[in-house]
Amino acid sequence: MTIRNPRLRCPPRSGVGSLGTMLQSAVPPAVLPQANEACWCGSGRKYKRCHKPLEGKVLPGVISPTLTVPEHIERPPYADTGIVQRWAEDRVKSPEVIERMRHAGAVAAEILRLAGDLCQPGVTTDEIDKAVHQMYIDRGAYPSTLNYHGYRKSLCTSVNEVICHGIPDSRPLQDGDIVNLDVTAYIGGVHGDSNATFFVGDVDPASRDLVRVTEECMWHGIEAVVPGRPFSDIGRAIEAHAKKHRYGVVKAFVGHGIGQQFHTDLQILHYYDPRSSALMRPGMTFTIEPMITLGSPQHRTWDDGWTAVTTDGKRTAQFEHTVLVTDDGVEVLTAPGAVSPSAPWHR
Ligand code: EYF
Ligand code: CO
Ligand code: CO
Repeated sequence: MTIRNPRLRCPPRSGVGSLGTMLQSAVPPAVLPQANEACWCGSGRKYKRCHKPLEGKVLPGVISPTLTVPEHIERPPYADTGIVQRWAEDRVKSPEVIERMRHAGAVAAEILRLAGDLCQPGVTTDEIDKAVHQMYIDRGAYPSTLNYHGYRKSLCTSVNEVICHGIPDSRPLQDGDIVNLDVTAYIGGVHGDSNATFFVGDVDPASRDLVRVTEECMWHGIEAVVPGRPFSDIGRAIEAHAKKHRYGVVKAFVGHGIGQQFHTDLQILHYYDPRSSALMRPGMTFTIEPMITLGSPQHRTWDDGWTAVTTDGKRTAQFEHTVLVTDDGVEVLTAPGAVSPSAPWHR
């Protein structure tokens, strides 16, 4: 079934009858009108008041049917219903749970790396989703996002001005895009969550800087993970680095506690808030996943109910790791072998 987003259609002018409606089209022509000419879609409105503001913006594509996961793969409790029921989960994990989280983190990390290699011009995000879905199955893992709160895909693909929760669809990646892939693996009864923003072909310098600084922001946040220190240190470090580069920090989406549940009660802010005064303790596991913007950090959500985009249409980037507080610092569960001294500027 084709799902066409109503946002593609302009509101019809009053008085436009069935002929006007029949002439409307959702596919832009190769040669676009001048600003004051009639819009190509047949709405009868001027192009500048109709589709021009969407020029160069990511538009929703066709979403393919949901994929299935073989019976032999262990499923999280929400897999069949889409209903997420939370339970009280210890913030400090046992050594045995931590060992399983190391494995889930390593699986997510490997899939993310392989998925990144697929980010080439012409490849659709749906094709990436299908390939990644098979990667989970091959490793005996369940894609944590699949049916999580009813989300229907095995990863999130967030292109250009999409902040997060982009749904894989029929849109081919274009030369110059940036695309975030967010991979979460459920295996051994625990989740490992990681994401990265990839370049598609030849990307402009401003976007490259945004992506580089966003990764640095994440690593600054990770380096602020110190037992006995408040969680607010993490947001302070991230926000300071973003501000130094005059970028915005998205506040509406935050990092989260993770373990046997994809999201626990713990919230990790990517900006400074003195109220985040709880102390980090060895054995705690959570994600750090800053979303950094070239312009305004405000968001709106597409009609699909998931896709969050910047209100000003400017680009945004994100990186994410699942981390463990250790006795003397941090271990990055989704970067096996890496601890915070492996931050990009130390490599
Ligand atoms: C209920 C979803 C639910 N939520 C979080 C559900 O932590 C994540 N990424 O790092 C993460 C990924 C997904 C996710 C994928 C789907 N969901 C999304 C948006 C709104 C919402 O409301
Ligand atoms: Co994620
Ligand atoms: Co996450």
